[in-house]
Amino acid sequence: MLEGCTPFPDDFAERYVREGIWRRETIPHAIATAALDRPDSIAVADSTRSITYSQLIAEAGTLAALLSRNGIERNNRIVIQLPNCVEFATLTIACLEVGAIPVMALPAFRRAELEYLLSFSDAKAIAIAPEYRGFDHAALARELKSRLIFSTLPAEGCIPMHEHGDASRPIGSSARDPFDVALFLLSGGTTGMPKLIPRTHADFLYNARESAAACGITSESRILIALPAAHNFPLACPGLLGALLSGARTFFSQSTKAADLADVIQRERITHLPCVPTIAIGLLGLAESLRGSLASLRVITVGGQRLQEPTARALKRALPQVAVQQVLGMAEGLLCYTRLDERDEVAFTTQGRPLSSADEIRIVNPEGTDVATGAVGELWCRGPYTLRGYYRAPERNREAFTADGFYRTGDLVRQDPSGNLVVEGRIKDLINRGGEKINAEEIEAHLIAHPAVRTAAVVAMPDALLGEKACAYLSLRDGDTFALGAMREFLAARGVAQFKWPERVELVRELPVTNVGKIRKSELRRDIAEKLAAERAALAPGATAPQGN
Ligand code: OOB
Repeated sequence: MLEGCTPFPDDFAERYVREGIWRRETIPHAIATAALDRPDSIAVADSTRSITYSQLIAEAGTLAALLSRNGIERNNRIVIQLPNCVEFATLTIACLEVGAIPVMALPAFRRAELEYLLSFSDAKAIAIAPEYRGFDHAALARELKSRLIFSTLPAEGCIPMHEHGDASRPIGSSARDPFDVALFLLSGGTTGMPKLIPRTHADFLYNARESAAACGITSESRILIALPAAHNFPLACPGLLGALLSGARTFFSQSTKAADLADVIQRERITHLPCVPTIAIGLLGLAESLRGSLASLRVITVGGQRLQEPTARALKRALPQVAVQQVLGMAEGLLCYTRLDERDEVAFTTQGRPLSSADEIRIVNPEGTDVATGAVGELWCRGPYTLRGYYRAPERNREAFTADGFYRTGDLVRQDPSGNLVVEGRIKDLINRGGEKINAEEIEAHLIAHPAVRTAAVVAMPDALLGEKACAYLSLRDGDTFALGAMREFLAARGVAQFKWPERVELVRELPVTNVGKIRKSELRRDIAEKLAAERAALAPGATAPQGN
C-alpha cells in the first residue's frame, strides 16, 4: 500500500475478497464497464453542457493523456479544487486512470488550506476553475507556486484542460492494484489540521454500489449534486460514483438556493437529491406554487448533520411522493442509512443503520466498555470501507483507532429498538455549520496568532437554519480590542476559508478552565446558547423593554 497509509490486516482483506465485498476492479475500469452498456445515455451535465457515457470516457481518456504528457504519473498527488462541473468527473477519472491520487479539496478553500494541503500531500499539481464566485483561483494557484496548474478554462500560467491534441489513453486499461489507494478525502478534522483519508478502489466502489442500492438508484435515476462534489456524500454516497456505476444521470449544480434547485429539478426531472438539513429547510420555504416543480423527486437523502424530526415530517407532508431518507456518514467510511422501506417513524427519527453486514459497530462509554442496549455512548466502527489510519499521521492514529482497528468516530449515538442509530451529540471538537465541518483547534491557532489575543476558544452556537455556527470566546491582552469585523479581516488576510470564520465574538477576562487547565467548552456552549435565547426573547413581539431604574 502507498507509503504513509495503514493497510487492512490480511485476514480482514481476505475475508472481504472471499465474501465478494471487495472486487478485483479499479474505479476507472468499473466506470468504463458501466459506460459500455449505455454509450449514448447522458452521464453528467452541468449548466453549460451535458455529455454521454461514451463522451465521458473519451474526455477522460484525452485528459489522462494530457496528465501523462505533463509528467503526472502513478502515485503523484493532485489537489482537485473544482466547482461542481463536468470536468470534476472527467478529470477525476483521468487521474485514477494514470494512477495519480486526487486530493479532494473544497472550492471555498483559500491560501491557508491550500498551502497546507499542497505541502502535506506533496502534490505535484492543482486543478482549478480560474475564477469561481468572484475569486481568482488562478492567481492564488500561481502565488502558491503549485508545480503544475490545470484549469477548466485558459488562464495565465495554467494548462487548459480543453486544449489538447488527439492523444488519448483508454480508460480502464491500466493494471492497478484495486486494494491500493485511489484518492484522498479530507477529514472533518478533530485535532490540528484536517487529515487525509486514503480510500482504495475496492472500498470506494463497494461504498458507492451499496449506497446506490440503498438509495434506489437505477439507470433511470437522475441525481442532483448541489453539495460540493469533493465531499464523500455527493461523491460516492451514492453521489456521482454511485450514479455512474448504475448508468444514471448526474446533474451538477453550483447553487444550493432553493429556487435554483427547484428550477433544475423541474427542468431535468431529477429523481434523487442528496442534501444537508439546511437545503431541505430551504426547499420547505419555497412558495406553494413552486413546490409543484419538485414533482419528479422520489428520494431525498439528508445527512451531514442531524435532521430534526419536524423538518422530516414537514418534508413528507409537502412532498408526499418522496421517500425521506437519512444518512449518518463520514469521509472516514462508515455509512448508516434509513432504508427506503422503513416505517416513517424510523425514517423521521433515526439516522439509519450500517450499510454493510460486514460493518462492525460498538457504542462505548469513556472507558471503552460497551454501554447497555439503547444507552448513549461513543460510536466506534470497523469494516470493509472504513479506513485503518490517516495518511502520515501516526500520532493522531494512536488516538483515533483502537489496537484492534476500530475508528473512534467522536459521535455520541444510541441504538433504537429497530437497530437504527440516533445521533445524540459528539465529543469531538468541531462545529457542524450546515454540514460543513469547522475544526475548532485550527481556527483557535489562527486567532492566537493575533497580537491582541491571549487565549481563544471556538465553540458551536445554535442556528435555526445552519444548525450551528462558530462563536469565538477571546481573552485579550490588557487594553487591547478585537471586534468581530477586525477578527474576520484578520482571518481573511491569513487566507482562511470564509465558512470557517466565527460569526460572533465574546470577550471575556478569563476562559473557564478545569483543574488541569483544559478550557471548559461545554460551559461556553451553554453560555452562548443562553445569551442567544435571551436575545431572541427580547426581540420577540410582545417582549417588554427592559425597565430602567
Ligand atoms: C459527512 O461526512 P463528514 O466527514 O463531513 O462528517 C462526518 C460527521 C459525522 O462523524 C457526524 O459527526 C456528522 O458528520 N454527521 C451527522 C450526520 N451525518 C454526518 N450528524 C448527525 N446526523 C447525521 N445524519 O457528513 C457525510 C459523509 C457521507 C455521507 C453523509 C454525510
